[in-house]
Amino acid sequence: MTDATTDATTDEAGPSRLIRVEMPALAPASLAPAATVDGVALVTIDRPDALNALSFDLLRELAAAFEALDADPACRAIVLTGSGTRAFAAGADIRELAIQTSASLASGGDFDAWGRIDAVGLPLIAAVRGFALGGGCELAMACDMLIAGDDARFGQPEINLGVIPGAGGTQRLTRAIGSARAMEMILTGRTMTADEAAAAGLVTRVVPAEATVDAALELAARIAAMPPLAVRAAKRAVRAAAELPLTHGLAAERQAFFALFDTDDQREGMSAFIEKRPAAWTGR
Ligand code: CO8
Repeated sequence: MTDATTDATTDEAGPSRLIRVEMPALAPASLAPAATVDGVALVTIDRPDALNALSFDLLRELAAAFEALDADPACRAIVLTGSGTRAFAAGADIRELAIQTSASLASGGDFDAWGRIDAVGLPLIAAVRGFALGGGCELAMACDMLIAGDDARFGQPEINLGVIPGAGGTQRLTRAIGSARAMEMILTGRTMTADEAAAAGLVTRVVPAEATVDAALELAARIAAMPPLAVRAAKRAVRAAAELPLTHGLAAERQAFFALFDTDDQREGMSAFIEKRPAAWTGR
């Protein structure tokens, strides 16, 4: 199913050695037989020897790749995974962090990539096998949906290193699983199994480990077949729920709903329903 056809891995610095970007030709088993779906990118963190630890360069390349895909009308959804079977990402690169000071972190711009990843308008789906720890757990939580293999382990073990999560862990884990559970995880550094993470509301779905990437690609393919402007608007509106007070979130949703009535896809979607035919989306 992951028949890679394109290597689009480029950024400001040229071809990447730390991530891979592919646009697979998809034929998910649960869609119509032999149907292929375009528009899904598979991005792979490619440092298996270091359990895909997130160096600053790697995060910059990841942000640049996401931005390029976000600007490409042919791309409708992105799956992010880690190479190998042992880890999505075992955290920030501790060797690189070990030599930092508060001043170097504050002035270096090395955390800017996180804001760039947050600004991506396309849906991001994390496909997590093995460890998603520290910055790796934060990166998975920065995605919009999370497919976990049954071998996945989530945690924020920074306390063991004398620090705390620094790329959203205290905020996103708390929003996802509640303060009491997040507090225990962050103050003790313990890891959660995939099933525990699912029960707590951290992940979208748990699947057999070897099916993780395919399940994420299939979900992405379903979303890629949806009207693109509505998909982006839906992502923005759901994200607003975590950021805005309810009255402001409701107002933002209403505004986005109204705005979609100026699109061809709204007219097409409703006409197609009334005429009992499949809709043909144009993204306008
Ligand atoms: N950074 C750098 N190298 C790593 C990391 C890491 N986070 N994790 C694993 N590695 C390397 C190991 O050093 C080892 O390399 P080598 O073979 O050269 O010695 C290789 O990956 C394999 O690891 P292990 O031998 O340790 O494998 P084990 O199966 O024995 O253990 C573990 C697996 C339990 C995952 C273990 O590797 C571990 O505890 N890793 C560290 C987990 C951790 O503490 N993560 C949090 C890091 S701090 C953080 O993420 C802060 C986020 C701040 C924001 C983000 C900024 C970018």
